[in-house]
Amino acid sequence: MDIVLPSLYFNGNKLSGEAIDRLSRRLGDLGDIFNDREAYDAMPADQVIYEVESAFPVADGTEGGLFLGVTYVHPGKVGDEYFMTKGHFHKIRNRAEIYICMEGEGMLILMNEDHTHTWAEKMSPGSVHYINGHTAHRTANTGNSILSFGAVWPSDAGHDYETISENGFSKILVDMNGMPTLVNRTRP
Ligand code: PAN
Ligand code: ZN
Repeated sequence: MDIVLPSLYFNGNKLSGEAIDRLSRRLGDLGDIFNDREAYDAMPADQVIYEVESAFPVADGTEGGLFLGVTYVHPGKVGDEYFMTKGHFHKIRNRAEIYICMEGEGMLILMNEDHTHTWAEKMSPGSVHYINGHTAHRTANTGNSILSFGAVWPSDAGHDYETISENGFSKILVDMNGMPTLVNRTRP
């Protein structure tokens, strides 16, 4: 057949189609990312912080292919710190990525490879974010509704979560008098 239908669609802001992988990250899975331990311990471990729907058209590790993911970060805070994703470097450090914000308000938090500089880009519906290789990335929801964004990254990039779970980002994003603000991390 010469003309075929795509196997994936955005149905509203949800990904639909064949072979979509879905995962949920709950507060209990994210113990090493939030700065305020007391506030963290006082919250329910089964609370969903974010969900990811992904399509993997080729095998993980394939050079030259692309993966697609849609992330939905729920609104809320642990203490003053906004709900956010774990964050990672790509295992192959030079692999870049593109995020496209679909709904909500947030920040893309970025950190250089030697952890000396952390900065953020504002996310709003339609904003496009090019994430250079060698740059750690995570997103935080700074609004009152779901933050969702699409992501496209090389299928051989891999995810290095360990470096972030051990050292964090050098700054955290907190609500300071209603304004999202990057401040130095206090927890060792
Ligand atoms: C994204 C992220 C997604 C969830 O698709 O994987 O937002 O964040 P964590 O992977 O840090 O938990 C991406 O950057 N892929 O490479
Ligand atoms: Zn990534």
